Amino acid sequence: MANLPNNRKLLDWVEECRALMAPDTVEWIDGSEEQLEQLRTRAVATGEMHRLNPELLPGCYYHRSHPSDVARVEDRTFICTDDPAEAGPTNNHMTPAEARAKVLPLYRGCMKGRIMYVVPFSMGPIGSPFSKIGVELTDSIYVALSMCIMTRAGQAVLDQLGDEGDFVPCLHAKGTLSAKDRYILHFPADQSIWSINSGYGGNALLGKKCFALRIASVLGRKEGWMAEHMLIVGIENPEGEVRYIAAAFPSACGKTNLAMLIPPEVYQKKGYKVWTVGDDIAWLRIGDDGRLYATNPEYGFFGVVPGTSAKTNPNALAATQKNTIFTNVVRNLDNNTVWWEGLDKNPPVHGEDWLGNPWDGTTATTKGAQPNSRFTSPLAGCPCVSDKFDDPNGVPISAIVFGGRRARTAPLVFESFDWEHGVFVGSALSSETTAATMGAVGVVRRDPMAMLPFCGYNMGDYFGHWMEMGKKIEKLPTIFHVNWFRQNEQGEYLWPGFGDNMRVLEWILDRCEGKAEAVDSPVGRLPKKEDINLEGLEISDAAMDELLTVDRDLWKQEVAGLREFYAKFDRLPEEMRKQLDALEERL
Ligand code: GTP
Ligand code: SPV
Ligand code: MN
Repeated sequence: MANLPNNRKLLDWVEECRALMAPDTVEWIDGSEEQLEQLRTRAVATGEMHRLNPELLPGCYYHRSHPSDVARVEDRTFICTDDPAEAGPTNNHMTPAEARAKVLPLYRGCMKGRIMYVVPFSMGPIGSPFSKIGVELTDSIYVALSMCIMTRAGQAVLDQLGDEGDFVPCLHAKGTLSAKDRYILHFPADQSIWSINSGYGGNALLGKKCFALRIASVLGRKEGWMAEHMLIVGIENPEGEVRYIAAAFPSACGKTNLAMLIPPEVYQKKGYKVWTVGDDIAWLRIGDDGRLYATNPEYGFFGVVPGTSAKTNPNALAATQKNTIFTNVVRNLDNNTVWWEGLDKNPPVHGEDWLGNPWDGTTATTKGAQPNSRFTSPLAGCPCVSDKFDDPNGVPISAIVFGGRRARTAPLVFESFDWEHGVFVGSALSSETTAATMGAVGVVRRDPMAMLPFCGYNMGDYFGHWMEMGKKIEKLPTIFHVNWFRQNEQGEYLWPGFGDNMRVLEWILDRCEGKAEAVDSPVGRLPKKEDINLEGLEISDAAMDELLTVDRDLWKQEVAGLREFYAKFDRLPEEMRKQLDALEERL
């Protein structure tokens, strides 16, 4: 039984929501193992979750979401402000009054016959001056249990909140799961979140994208810090010094993989190690020493499953072998385990696909795992978790890295000329659709700072905030751009990626310390091919040359595309247009 503080805002809000949604009972989550075990047992009894083989996958569960509810719904996601200009040109907008009128009726009585779980959670270490508290109400055991993996949740958070503490109210209800009435609403003015008719991912685990990015980005701008869609990784050199990199890539473009990378053998022999602080979200603040510090507000991973293997990401695979919830993958009925495309060459013969249909992997013509199937695993279960992941002060950032999927345009890596140019490079971030035929240049989707779906306010102002932060951070990190996805004429990746990305990170960190060479190009500073350590890697000179070329004609098209994109913003900082002009000039 949770020990409740006498917190008026909390008690009144929970009662108000109870009256609105009419659940049969209300259950406060204290986060004790005893209570969580009860919840798991209940979820198994209702069929919401399935207990996997306790010998092979201890503490692991299997869940299926509704087939129409398998990913974030950007077209149903709204920023609700009185003035539409506050939401800006890249967000869907409703006024708070419109939003409430439309969505409040959907909540009425929607939890009849159900239990309403109250999940108090902390984004960031409990009690850290940089952490923020939220409370999620939900009628999904799956969501409640997932929140207990993804965040620090339970009694300690209630104690920290106390009688007077403030929190972000996060109201979630599965409702009917009707896609046409699905809404993900953010109210920046009173810092609250409403979600209804979804039970999956960022739509429903409200601490993640809704709170830690959309609401937090608004708070960060107000309070002088930044909430970003970034992994945080520490690279330890043979001398035992650890340097940290924060990197923003759009969704499904390699953050989890880079955060957990295993260095190539030559690096391991020399004594290099990689430590994961976070794989998706970073809160960045200026420390007393004038450097930029990063904390991961999360406590677990919600990672893309397909493609995860002992080859590509052994650390992620190891993290998922215990205390993990798998959603929408293949069930192996022979040994009560799970499987997905890209795991290995032994798909189950007696399987069930993510929809629950019989599925024989040796003859199947359809994918067994949904492409956005995910694992929910505790951070602490990752073999390479950093001992600093729980540090209330975070880790000092040496480099900020942006990256996307670009078949042709972007070189393997380049360094920005200075902070302002780096912000411009981040604003120009874009990624190509992966469904496009290999080799054909895909459709370019602009995704500035990988934040397009996650910025809770006007993105023109967001660029301005980046520029302002540059004036306040005394010891600025250097900003880089990477592209692991450059292709040759045949549509094959030119760079091996994954663990070998370490070679690029080494150049990046050496540049930060003035230990490596670079040559100027119109787009930024490039390594010469001999500046990237290729020891133990088979890659042709021609491939390296191609990886490090800047095609001026393609970049001129890029400038034109950016000019068109910038035209959307009436609050674009003047500096951004100057940077674009300067790039055009250099080309
Ligand atoms: P979100 O959780 O959606 O934010 O995704 P993410 O950015 O964490 O992406 P993730 O690391 O899960 O990778 C997504 C896909 O990119 C997977 O299919 C990976 O196998 C693939 N990928 C990741 N890193 C590399 C790389 O260096 N090279 C290549 N070719 N593919 C990669
Ligand atoms: C992303 O889409 O960037 C994710 C998954 O990390 S979700 O939590 O659904 O946003
Ligand atoms: Mn993400």
